[in-house]
Amino acid sequence: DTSAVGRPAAPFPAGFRWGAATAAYQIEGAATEDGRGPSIWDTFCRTPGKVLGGDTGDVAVDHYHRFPEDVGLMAGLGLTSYRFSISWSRVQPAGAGAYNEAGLDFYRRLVDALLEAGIEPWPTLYHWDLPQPLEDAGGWPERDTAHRFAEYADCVHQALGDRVRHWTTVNEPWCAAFLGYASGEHAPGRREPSASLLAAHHLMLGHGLAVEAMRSRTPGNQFGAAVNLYAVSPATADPADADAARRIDGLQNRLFLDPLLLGRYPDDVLADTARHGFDPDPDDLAMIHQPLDQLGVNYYARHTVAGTPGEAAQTASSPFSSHSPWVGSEHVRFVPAGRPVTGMGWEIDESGLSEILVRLHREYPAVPLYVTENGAGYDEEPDGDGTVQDPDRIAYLDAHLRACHEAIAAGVPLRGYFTWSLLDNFEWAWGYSKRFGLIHVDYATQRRVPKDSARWYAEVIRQGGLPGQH
Ligand code: PNW
Repeated sequence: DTSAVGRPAAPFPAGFRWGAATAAYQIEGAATEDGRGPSIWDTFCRTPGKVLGGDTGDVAVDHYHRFPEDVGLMAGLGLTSYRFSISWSRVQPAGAGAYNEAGLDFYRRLVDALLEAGIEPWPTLYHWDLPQPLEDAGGWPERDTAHRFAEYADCVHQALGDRVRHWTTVNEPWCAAFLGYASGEHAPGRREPSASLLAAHHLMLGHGLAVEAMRSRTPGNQFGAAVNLYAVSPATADPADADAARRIDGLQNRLFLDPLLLGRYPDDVLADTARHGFDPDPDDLAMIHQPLDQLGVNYYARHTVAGTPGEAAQTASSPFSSHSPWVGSEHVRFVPAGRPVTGMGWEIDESGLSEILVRLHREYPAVPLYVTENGAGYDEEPDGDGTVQDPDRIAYLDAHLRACHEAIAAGVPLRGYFTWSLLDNFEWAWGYSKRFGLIHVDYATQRRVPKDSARWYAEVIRQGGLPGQH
């Protein structure tokens, strides 16, 4: 046991950020309070057959009212940093025009509470909850939405830029664009492949416009986006499977990384999607390609894919999924590689995380990297005494932190790690059926109880690294 000598077997660099992440719609509740307007997720949750059990984020884990308790729990874990998202509908209910001071105040109070507890606030400006009036005007496939986003971002930055140093613009534009507008598994539930490509482009454009606006006010702040990256492997040595892997890597990873970090779209992805008429304006690429101070990597799993005919495996982004989010590559099959899975059915492969981090370091211009999400969801129940023993989550986090450690040893500028999630919460199309938290929430009483994984993570943070293997 290395704790006896007070030094971890796998130490992380001094100043490494140890965090946990959440998102507004998944935790806040208070959906109609203090002037908050409706977002696409409020609407989607009310559409029958879209969210398991008809669950909604109306109450969620009531973080809007319980944030002081939650900040106390973070302090108890020893978190150095906390990643949360800001609800656009709270700050600007119509998505344009008037700002809601009461909404901004909530985030001022949250940020102040975090700073007082010695925890660095890491807000994300867009974690999927588009104000409904903007969707009514066409949503992300409309170019104007990118400009509305930059205005909103600028307003939040004006309110918090003196106290918040690290800013994330958009979270997982892949999910927002392709689950929202192609497969329809997420809000707004549209199934329009051509529109989904425009949505992806405008999410990126909104990122660029927002960074430009915020940076002009406070050049010393750090700006970036958070993308969900996957390691991608072909199922066999068959060239058709290699082509499938190229396509999925293109749509999932390079469609976002290349514009952000290289200022261009990947030619092969443009070719794969050509029949959808995707023809982005080159001037937009210059705007998207802002210098980045940080890049957030959300990592959960590896995709194993085949281009050869056969039986398709279910990819579980929704219990109701039927349409493909893989625009232009709908024939690709996702096949099980036989690894153990989490409660989401996602295959556990920590080697994919080091692979992604090392690849970013080797193939793209240098940028400080942060793992902004990584975690495991299960359908778990507490024991009779209300405690949760979650050895599988501990093993998942331990393995992925070891992968981070390996990447750092290989020279990757990885500066922090945020686990998903601080608390059990509303897991999108899965409602409250899947739990990702380090802290269990009893949804009937809103009682919070740290799981075994919370104590494990607190010890990792305390030691500044992973314990030795026993
Ligand atoms: C991410 N997929 O969501 C989000 O950023 C979180 O809000 C979410 O709770 C977490 O991961 C766990 O799901 C994803 O189907 C949802 O590929 C679906 C997919 C990926 C990420």
